[in-house]
Amino acid sequence: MRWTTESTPRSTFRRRGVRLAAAAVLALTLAACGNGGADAGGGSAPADAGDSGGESIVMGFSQVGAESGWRTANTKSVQESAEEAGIELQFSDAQQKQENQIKAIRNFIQQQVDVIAFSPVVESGWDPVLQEAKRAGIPVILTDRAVDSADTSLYATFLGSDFIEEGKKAGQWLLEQPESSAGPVNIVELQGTTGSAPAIDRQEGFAEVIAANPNLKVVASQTGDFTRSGGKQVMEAFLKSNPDIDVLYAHNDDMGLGAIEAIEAAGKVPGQDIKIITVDAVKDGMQALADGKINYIVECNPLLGPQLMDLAKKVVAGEQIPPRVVTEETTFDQAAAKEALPTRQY
Ligand code: GYE
Repeated sequence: MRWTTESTPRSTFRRRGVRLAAAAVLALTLAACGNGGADAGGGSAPADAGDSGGESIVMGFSQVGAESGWRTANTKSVQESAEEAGIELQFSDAQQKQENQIKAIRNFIQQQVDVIAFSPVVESGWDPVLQEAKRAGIPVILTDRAVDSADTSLYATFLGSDFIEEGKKAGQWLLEQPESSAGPVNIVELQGTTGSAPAIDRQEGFAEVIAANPNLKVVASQTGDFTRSGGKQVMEAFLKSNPDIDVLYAHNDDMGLGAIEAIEAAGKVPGQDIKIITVDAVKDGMQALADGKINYIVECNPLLGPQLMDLAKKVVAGEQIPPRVVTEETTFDQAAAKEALPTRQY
């Protein structure tokens, strides 16, 4: 077991008092930073649920932001699962900024929460704050995105997708299209947030697979920050500087959907003039796929809440948990999207 528990049990009363005081400080800090809406949809839920007998687990959760449909579904899953599991959730929205996440994690440490879970906006720069959590004896669960820390004892487990595999699946589909053997194929790539695990890995997996066919060339690659507006803006620029774009590979649905607007505004037909591959398979993406505007989507499952709560309970109880939990995922073409849409949860 990696995580030590304190030899003298902490008083529940004292712990709660510290938490409340620290939460008040965080609220004031966020308000002072003009960040008052940062916790929208958050707050602590539910207060002391499941506290009838023993004490409920308190989880500090630092979310990346609200940049995409995937993120919204992920947040909902975490909040609902916490409630169902009787875990008291301290939710903080970092608005895509690492400094906000570090602040939130320090605050969770001060509050002496039982477990910290977070989805790191970027991969690097986490060691100091993770060491602080370790020194405080608070286990950390990475959820959705990974960190690049060499010291893996700084976190208890990493729950999330295999993003390299997702990039490979996107590349594999393209490799199998008849057009890929017919002649040169000009690809533009909309990358996710610079320095984030999904952006790094989705680019890498895709590049590795398409390298098998020299016809397939990435002619432009730039970040759209995983947002719809970012995807639209960057695609507009791509269209201006590259008259012959055959394929768009977007690291998420939202950027792909923004790009579709740019493509249509340029008088081209998305899904036909420019083939589009995206990642996530959220409802809006699946609808565009079913409508023929996207050609292929690699699924990335945002419903991590139930597994996260299960892992949290185990780690707090001192039980052994696997160091890596990978999410199961599939892929969709247009026909599969039509079939799956009516029962799609997110
Ligand atoms: O694909 C994207 C979101 O980290 C897997 O983040 C997540 C990614 C997801 O903004 O839509």
